Amino acid sequence: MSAFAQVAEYSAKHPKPSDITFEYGTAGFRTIGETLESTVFRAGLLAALRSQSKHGQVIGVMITASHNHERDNGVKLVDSMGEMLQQSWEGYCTDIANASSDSQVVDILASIAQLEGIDMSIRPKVAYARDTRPSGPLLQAALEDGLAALDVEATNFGIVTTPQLHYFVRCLNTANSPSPYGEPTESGYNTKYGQAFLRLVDGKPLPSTLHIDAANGVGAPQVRKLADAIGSPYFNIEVNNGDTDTLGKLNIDCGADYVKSNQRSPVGTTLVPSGRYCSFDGDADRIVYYYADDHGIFHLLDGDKISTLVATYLRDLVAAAGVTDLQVGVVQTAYANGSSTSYIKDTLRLPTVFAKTGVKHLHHEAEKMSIGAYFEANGHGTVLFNPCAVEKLQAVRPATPAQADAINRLWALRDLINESVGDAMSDMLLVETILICKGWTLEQWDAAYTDLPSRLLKVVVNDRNIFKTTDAEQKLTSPLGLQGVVDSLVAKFPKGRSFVRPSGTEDAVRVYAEAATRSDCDQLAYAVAGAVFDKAGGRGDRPAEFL
Ligand code: 16G
Ligand code: MG
Repeated sequence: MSAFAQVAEYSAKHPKPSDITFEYGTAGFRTIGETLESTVFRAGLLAALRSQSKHGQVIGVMITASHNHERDNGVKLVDSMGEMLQQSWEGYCTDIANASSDSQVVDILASIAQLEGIDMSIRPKVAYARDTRPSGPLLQAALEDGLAALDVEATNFGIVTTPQLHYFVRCLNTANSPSPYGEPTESGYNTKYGQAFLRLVDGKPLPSTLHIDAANGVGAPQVRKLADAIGSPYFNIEVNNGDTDTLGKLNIDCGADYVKSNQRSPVGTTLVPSGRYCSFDGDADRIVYYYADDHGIFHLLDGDKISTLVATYLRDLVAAAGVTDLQVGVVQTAYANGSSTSYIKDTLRLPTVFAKTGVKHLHHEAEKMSIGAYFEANGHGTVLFNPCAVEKLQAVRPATPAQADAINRLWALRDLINESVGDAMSDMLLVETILICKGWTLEQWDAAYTDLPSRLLKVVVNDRNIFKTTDAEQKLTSPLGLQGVVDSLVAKFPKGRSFVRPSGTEDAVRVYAEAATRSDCDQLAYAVAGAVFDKAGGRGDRPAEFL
């Protein structure tokens, strides 16, 4: 009997809407939840094949649409070390999601199996989870049908954050290796990160309460469990926007994306000077911090501020450990504020590179560094320790107690960091650790450099696919001539910088601008957005001129 014998029958239960074309984008498939049933079912089939192609290693499937509106949902596959799906498989995902009949679904599976030389006798293993969205149960049932159709050994992790699922997958696949990542359970996660945190902050002065805006998403119940597991005044939190039961609240006027995009505090939070605040996004893979100064003015500490804080701390520890030939580097995207890039290069004197937007691109660049910190300005990021760096650290024979302490702290930091993907909870513990160890307030952290005013605009166009970029999305190569116009506009403003890129998650084009003053920055942003609208088929309202 063919390995795909049952697929057509199961597939018939989840017909594809004929009027939608699906695309596996920057963060998997993402659109209106109810329309995704066939796609999620088919993602389950592909996860099974991917597992077989990896000789039976566990592959993850996460059902989430992150910071999007509650009516949206999405699905993405997690590769065997907990990282994003290998890019060459994204095309398979798109192909199978768009197959127009059940028999075509089977044909595509068969052709992938042949192309990849898959041994169909291997029993596939898949771990899956979802966030708190109302369409989650429907899509989970579709996924389970996909897994049943290929007789997958499946593990349901329930309602967890996206980075927790990444962590579980990595744990499962390293369980019998020389370096197991951890225990693949929620309590294993909380214990691993909680214990590392306590090792690092033990004996330091206690911090004040951290107010966490959980975007009314899955981060709320999970961070409460983390706090219970840590059970120490070093992690004294108050969760705001933690309502996952009431429909219509997820990500609305709250969460990391809202706070970063609007540069203002979330609903339900009144900032008190010297108070400490942070926001997760809807699936808790992003985090930003913020505070109000003595005049009540809002200040954001975004992914750039986190990466500079973390890189500085790691650089100093590596120096204290006396490990030569171990370089800390930083990966950013074009969205990184120009001040942060100058600070990393000129003040910290650390190497920095730009990658295209999307976690997988940053992750791959960071893998090339000895210790690579990558963060998107939006608050998604982590730190990777290259195996060579680990070997070098293992080889050190500390000559002084200070050196031994620095090495111990580096090991503890490695245990504190979710190396599989950016993780709001692990990143939060990392930031808390550094602030506690330095005895810093958020204002002191913020003092390292001052952000240039920036503005992000969205332009809806007839066809965003005509926009092609190069140089880590900093320059347009198509539509022809548009980059020249952007360059000439940028040249008019001191410290001006602007770029245009097609969104990977929405049918729109993004325009970013920064300049020395708020007014220059806004003028530049609207001028570039206007040029995009006029020269590249803008739809709807022309971006309003800045007055
Ligand atoms: C997704 C990406 C995020 C990126 C954003 C850009 C992952 C897990 N998430 O949310 O990293 O910043 O897309 O969206 O890769 P855009 O292409 O619509 O601007
Ligand atoms: Mg997210």
